[in-house]
Amino acid sequence: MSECRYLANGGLLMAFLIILGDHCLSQELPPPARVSNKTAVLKDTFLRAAKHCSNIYETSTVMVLATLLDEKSSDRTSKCFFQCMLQRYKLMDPNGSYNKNKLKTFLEYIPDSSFLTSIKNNLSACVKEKATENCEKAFKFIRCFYFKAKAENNMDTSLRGK
Ligand SMILES: *[C@@H]1O[C@H](CO)[C@@H](O)[C@H](O)[C@H]1NC(C)=O
Ligand SMILES: *[C@@H]1O[C@H](CO)[C@@H](O)[C@H](O)[C@H]1NC(C)=O
Ligand SMILES: CC(=O)N[C@H]1CO[C@H](CO)[C@@H](O)[C@@H]1O
Repeated sequence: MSECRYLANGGLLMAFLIILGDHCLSQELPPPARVSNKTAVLKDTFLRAAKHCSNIYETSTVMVLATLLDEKSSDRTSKCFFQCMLQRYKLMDPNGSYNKNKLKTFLEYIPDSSFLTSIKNNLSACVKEKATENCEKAFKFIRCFYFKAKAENNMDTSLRGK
């Protein structure tokens, strides 16, 4: 299914970014039951949120990805970009607390896959990642998903089978 392949190849990072979300001008997702094409809504809101957040925290896809892969990264700009994206979707509030209901809604926008299953199963572990500061917390949260999903299944092969 091409939508799933898009998510697996180009969109792994995107999926993680979406999971994290800011509240200034929010990019809240509507209740999934009212949406006929969830992938289209997710893509559209993601692009708008990423544009908003990269206007605030000047970074690039390359920088963001490099930061995600480096546990000891000191790239604060990209870490704050993650936080901005999470807050954008109201998944994290300004105090750094997660909104469980919005996380649940968010997951309903991700196509059914072993990737989604893995995220669901590991959500409670990832929300427990601690940091004294919100950008760092958002960074750890996203990294948690990224590496757990990678460890549990090979994204590319698991999604290509569908
Ligand atoms: C849903 O949106 C995606 C992305 O915009 C598009 O590729 C796909 O064809 C759409 N699916 C349907 C059923 O309209
Ligand atoms: C953030 O924390 C402060 C102080 O504990 C509290 O007054 C405020 O209501 C919190 N904001 C949110 C959005 O939870
Ligand atoms: C820590 C944790 O809960 N890990 C789980 C992540 O999800 C997989 C299944 O997709 C479980 O097997 C792990 O136990």
